[in-house]
Amino acid sequence: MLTKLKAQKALRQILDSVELPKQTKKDEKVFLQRIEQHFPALLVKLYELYGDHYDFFFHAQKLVVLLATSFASRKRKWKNLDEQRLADPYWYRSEKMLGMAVYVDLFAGNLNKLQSKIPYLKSLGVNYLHLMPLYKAPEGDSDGGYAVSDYRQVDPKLGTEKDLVQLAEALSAEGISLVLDFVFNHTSDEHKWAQEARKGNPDFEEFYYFFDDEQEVQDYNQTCREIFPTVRRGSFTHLDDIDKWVWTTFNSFQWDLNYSNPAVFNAITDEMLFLANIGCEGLRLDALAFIWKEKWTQCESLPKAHTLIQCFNACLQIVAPSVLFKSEAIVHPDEVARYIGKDECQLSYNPLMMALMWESLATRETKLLTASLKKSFEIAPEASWVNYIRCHDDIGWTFDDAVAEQMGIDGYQHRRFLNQFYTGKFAGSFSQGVPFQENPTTGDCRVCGSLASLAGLEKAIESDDSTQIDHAIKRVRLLNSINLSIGGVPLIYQGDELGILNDHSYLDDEFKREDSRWVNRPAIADSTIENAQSGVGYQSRIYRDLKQMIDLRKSDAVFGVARTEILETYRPHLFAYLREHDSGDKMLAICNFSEHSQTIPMSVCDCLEASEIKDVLTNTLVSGNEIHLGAYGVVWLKTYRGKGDE
Ligand code: OTU
Repeated sequence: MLTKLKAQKALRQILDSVELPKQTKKDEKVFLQRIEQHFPALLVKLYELYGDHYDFFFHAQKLVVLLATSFASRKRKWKNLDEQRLADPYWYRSEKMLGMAVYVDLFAGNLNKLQSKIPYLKSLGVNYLHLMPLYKAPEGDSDGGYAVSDYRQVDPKLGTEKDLVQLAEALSAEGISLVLDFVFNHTSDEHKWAQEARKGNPDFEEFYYFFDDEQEVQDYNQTCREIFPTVRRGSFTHLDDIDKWVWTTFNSFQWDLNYSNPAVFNAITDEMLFLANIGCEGLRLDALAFIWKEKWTQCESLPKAHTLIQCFNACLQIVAPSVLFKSEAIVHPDEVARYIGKDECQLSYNPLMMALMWESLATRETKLLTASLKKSFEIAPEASWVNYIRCHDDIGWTFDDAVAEQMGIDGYQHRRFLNQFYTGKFAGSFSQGVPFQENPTTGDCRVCGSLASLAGLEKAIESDDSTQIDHAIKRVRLLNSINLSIGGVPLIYQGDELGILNDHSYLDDEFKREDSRWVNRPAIADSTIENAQSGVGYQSRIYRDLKQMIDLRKSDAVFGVARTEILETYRPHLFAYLREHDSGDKMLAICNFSEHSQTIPMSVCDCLEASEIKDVLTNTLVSGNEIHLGAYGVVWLKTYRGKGDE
């Protein structure tokens, strides 16, 4: 073991022996202060990962130089932002936060044109913009950009590196934080490291997992989960030209990086800091559960995967502390929680709530949602959920089977039901989704589709049923209401604010046809935005409902830094939670997951400790012995403080 004291000594030795880039006295002071604060603990962790490598200290020394160089080349503008964020470390928990995820080409055409969409983003209130992977990637299928061929080059179809830098500055000037993907579990097979490895360059062969022996591959396959079983069985691809196997958790052209090699850690840290220095304020850690592998384990969420993320985090704290990590762990809820916190990811997708909101819509029952969120919603106060309803991927039913069992639900059967329901195969289903990655061995499957189509709008329009149309729009509003008010950063997926339906045009594209996730990656036409804003049609109702709730969210601190308590309603179709701000201000949300009207006794409001109560969504006083909620109705209840309150 390396002690912190020895690590401090090692840092001093490194600093004495290397030449650091020239910088101003003030910057030098900041850098030294930060490296002294964070590097010893980082070195202790790196030692856990790489201490048995003969050249451990050589890599540590290289890392110090790399950190210094990245810091020296960081623009003044972003260094100022670092100081600003350090002074207000929980800025991302504010009620003002609203995220949106978009594909540059589908949303705007290219990076330059995206600048002209800033007014639209601002009109909606978006101040966190996640741009889907925009790096150089293979022609044809690149897994929607998640096969990166060069982290420093922008996909030429989207623009240039200069365009990206300009966009980052334009967004920042408008108060919008840029979020980029950090795709660090794998590179594309066209990345220069992969090409060198394929040519037999021994330094780069060690960047990936190559095997000569098929038995080894079979051994690993016994314990690893198959992520894309319809693409290829198992987690490996045979490279016929060099007669070797390479680890490919996802597509065959996405080669997993070998993090047991300290050179890979340094190389990827360099790329990560390059991305940070573009001026982004968030990095989405793609597929982070898979980064550490050990034989005879599932090779997911291993303890050393966490150690690695802590190491990356420490590097950011030294060079670019304004940049947050967002965890993309679509795994068991207990495992999701382990990535969250100041030392790993300050932000995390909330896949449990996402999946269970859909589950409650299908069953009209809220028991699983309530029990699961009671167990898993609370996270460290310095972290925040990123709440979402849909994203560019499929919906995976990642709830906890043990919690389900307590509710009398069989996890396996229930997932089957949900897949049937959301692909429209279950009789009476309102939904029109598409199956994704049916596993012929396990029968496992996931579902794709847009928010509006999964919520029933597509089917309702096709059958020209006005009640069903109304219900579908109310389902969308219901899910949006939870996303915006339960606590965390709400993240809207492109087009969902406009009620866009499934887009089946991917079936005409030979590179997309096999990947049904494209059904929910529509191009957003200007006319669609104009229609939604025009005030007529279903789409505009969805847009208007959402906008109203966004405005309410932004105007009230109870939606920001406040505590959430999930409440038991003792009503099968109702879901409720209480938000409590430090000031004592409270908000009680109650939602009806059924198309039938429901009531709940007024005593549910006792927790508000108020004599008069109003629903802020309708701005009306609530009185009587019961609260009534119509089909898929929602109320946001607060103390009524008198006339000035209205
Ligand atoms: C991520 O998702 C991305 O969101 C996907 O778009 C990519 O294809 C993939 O990584 C590879 O880069 O398998 O179906 O359990 O579910 O990390 C989505 C975690 C995925 C995985 C998740 C992955």
